[in-house]
Amino acid sequence: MLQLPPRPVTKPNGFGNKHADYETELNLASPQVNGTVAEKGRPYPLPPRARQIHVLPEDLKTPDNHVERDPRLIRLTGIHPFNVEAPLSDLYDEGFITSKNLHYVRNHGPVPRVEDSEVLNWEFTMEGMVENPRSMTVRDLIRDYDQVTYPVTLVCAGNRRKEQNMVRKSKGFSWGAAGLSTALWTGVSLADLLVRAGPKRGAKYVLMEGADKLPNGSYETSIRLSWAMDPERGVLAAYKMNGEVLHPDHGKPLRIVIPGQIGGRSIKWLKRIVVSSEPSVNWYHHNDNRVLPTMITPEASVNVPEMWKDERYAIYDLNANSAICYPAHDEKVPLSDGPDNTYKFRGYAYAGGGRRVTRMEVTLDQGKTWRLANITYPEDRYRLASDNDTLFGGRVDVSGRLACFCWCFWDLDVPLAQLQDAKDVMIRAMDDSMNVQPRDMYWSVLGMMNNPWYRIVIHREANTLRFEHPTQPALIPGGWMERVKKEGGNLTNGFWGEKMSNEDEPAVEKEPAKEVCMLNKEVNRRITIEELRQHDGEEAPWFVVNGQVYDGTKFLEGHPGGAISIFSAAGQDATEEFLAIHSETARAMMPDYHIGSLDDKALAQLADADSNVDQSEQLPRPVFLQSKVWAKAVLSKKNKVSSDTKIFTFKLDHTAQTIGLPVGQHLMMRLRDPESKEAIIRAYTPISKGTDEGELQVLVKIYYDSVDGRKGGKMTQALDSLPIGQMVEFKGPVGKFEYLGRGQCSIGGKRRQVGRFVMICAGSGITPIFQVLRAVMADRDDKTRCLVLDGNRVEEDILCKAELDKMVEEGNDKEDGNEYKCRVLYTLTRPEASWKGLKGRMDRALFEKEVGKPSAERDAVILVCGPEPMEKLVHQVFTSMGWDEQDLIFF
Ligand SMILES: Nc1nc2c(c(=O)[nH]1)N[C@H]1C(S)=C(S)[C@@H](COP(=O)(O)O)O[C@H]1N2
Ligand SMILES: [Mo]
Repeated sequence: MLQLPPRPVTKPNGFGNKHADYETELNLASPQVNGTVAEKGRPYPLPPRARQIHVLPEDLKTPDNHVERDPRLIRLTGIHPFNVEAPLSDLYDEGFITSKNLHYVRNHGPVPRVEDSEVLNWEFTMEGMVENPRSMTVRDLIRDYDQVTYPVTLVCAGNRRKEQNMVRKSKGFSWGAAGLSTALWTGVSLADLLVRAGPKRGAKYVLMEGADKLPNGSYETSIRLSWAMDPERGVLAAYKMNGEVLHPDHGKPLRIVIPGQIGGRSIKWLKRIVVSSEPSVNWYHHNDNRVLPTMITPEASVNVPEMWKDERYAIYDLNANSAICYPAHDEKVPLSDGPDNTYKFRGYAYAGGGRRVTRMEVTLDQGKTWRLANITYPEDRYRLASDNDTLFGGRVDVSGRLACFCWCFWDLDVPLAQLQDAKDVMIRAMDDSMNVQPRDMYWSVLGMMNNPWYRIVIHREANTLRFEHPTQPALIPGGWMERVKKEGGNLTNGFWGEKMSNEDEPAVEKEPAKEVCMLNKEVNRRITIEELRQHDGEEAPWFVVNGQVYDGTKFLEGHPGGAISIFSAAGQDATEEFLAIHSETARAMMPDYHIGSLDDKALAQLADADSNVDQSEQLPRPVFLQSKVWAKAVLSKKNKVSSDTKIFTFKLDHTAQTIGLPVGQHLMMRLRDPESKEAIIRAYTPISKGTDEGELQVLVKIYYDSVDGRKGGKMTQALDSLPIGQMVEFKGPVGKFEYLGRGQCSIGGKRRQVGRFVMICAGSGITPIFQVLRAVMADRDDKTRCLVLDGNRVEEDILCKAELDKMVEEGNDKEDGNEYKCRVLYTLTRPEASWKGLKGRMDRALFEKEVGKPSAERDAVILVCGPEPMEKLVHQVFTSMGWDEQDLIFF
């Protein structure tokens, strides 16, 4: 199947094979301000001149501190990651081709760093269901394949999402109407690559993966193999944008470009192409770029895991869409020039799947009557290129197909006399499948593919007309949607907030509260930085959101993420993390915990402290764990050690990096719930030594959902379902206990000399115990005696038994005559007949017999880790035997 003979390699002009001087061809020698002057006289548009750009100060503090950017770009997700659009007028003013400076960017995470000298050696693989799997480089691409150049408009599926967010907050950030751009891409047809690789029978999809490291692993998506093979679809593997090596934000050195489909499928920093019988199962393929049915609210979306995986809701081809660029938002037009004058309305339109925008219509009376606008298609001018015309080293390859890969422009002159009597102007595009933009918004949980009629409101003010767009991007205020909402208008009924006489049920379920108030109005305490810092531990943890201080103490038990997620924010500004994670419901609970607001000095200091966290300087860091910043590590192995327990191995940044965990302390692990995207944080003690390098191993017992429907552990099941290669975040160390060696402990910051440890644990509670015991046993000069009581159900459940027994055997140095440095007692509640050890629960009788009252020296400490009922029992029994609270340490 699909075994076409390889296409003869035609070397396009400019790729003379005599010198194989690809470096010059890639313009690596002089990364130019687009040198297109020499290209004049062509029948088609060329890229606009791009002004010189530099690394911006705000990027210096981020992992993107190597990326040069244009300061005009509007950041939609704070400083980092970089998600931006140009001001709509600037985008339009650049014309048909957008410069790299103003091209929108959608980065899910940090930009991979690739030096110019590495571009040609960049490797990627072609694998999966192909006859000839191989690894190849950009150099191979240029040398062995036909090079082509053509313009493609990329559009993020979130374009115009701010309008959806005004109707009801979706799970996505607020794009204005400039989430699209057009560039001239040079590269190799993906179909050519696939033909040479030879897809096998049964292959249906092409999976593509990028090199960026993200919170949920890598970014991979898939499209149909038949699209990738179809010349009408024009799918490219591109290494040049507007004649230059790709800009880092746009995938340097190699990316996929898929005309007519949402930008989300055009993988940047391409590393892998996999031919497969099934679509991608990557986290981002399932959880991004979808239009779920409209009744699925953000809350409901958590409970519909199957919907997220349903290919029917995945977006591929773009829908028809358009926007008005002129008049711009807030533009004023004087009426004084006389009523015969006209105003030229102008804007863009696009359609998907190679379809052409076949009409643009404009209404001044809310859809009762329409007028037809003019459309220009600059893309068609590339069809005039001669057969052997090359641009940027690639054949200008547009004439052979009739598909439309780009945006087009429309305009319409409207007499001012008509405008001054109109309330608003609205537009709609139709494509050659007669798909027309709808009047009503189709709201969905990710807020994607928003394409209702683009509406601007006309305000008549004395002798001028002022125009008002629906929204402004990001958090920028302005626009009629915000205004109407503030005035109490209903944006969900399809009448732009206007009150109807007998109003129907709203088309979209109404947002519960306007702005969830997180303040207690009664509270007016001013809190200093010193006060805040006193609450940075596990005792009465305070944290800050939006400059307000909250006391998490009362919520330690109830918090779904565990007390640890409050501890991890103690004494810190948790604004970003909090707002990213918490629903309206959670926010509504906040007034109960509100205790005051930070004073100005504290605010300034906190802002300062944040900017001290310079992630760029931490690479490569000698120590992995950091107390204030989440550190990422990749899951590299999962080993089953019992029916429900696995050892998860994570790869650190480099082989010489140490974990950095003191004995007896824990680390926090953070994952995103694959379905709800909520962050889940739990504390674990790894089984690796804190001084180990390059790798981190954590033993985790997985609490599965039971057959009778009881919910298992959120964290452990999410961890279990993580594929190899996914990213997990860690922070630490945390914990009030630390073992310094030779009987020295630090407990809540106080030193204490210990002569004996009693270690009581059950199940996976062994992990912190294991650390301390190992430290004692590995040091011959450590004379601390240990008694371990380890309770389980059956023998197979005793975790790390072999290691424990070996450790004790070797550490109980017979020559020393000290046979009882350590004793380990296992007790089983459901032992098999062959079991020779203790039987029964860990109960009062056992504790009285094996441990008893505290000695006169009071030199023993009891370390406890296990399920809550067990810990309660230990507390009760031991205090009743005369042990002091301070002798009992619960991990
Ligand atoms: N590897 C990788 N590819 C990626 C992304 C990403 O975050 N990582 N973002 C996608 C999305 S959602 C879009 S809209 C386009 C944006 O391309 P641009 O940033 O070059 O405009 O890239 C797509 N390809
Ligand atoms: Mo996107």
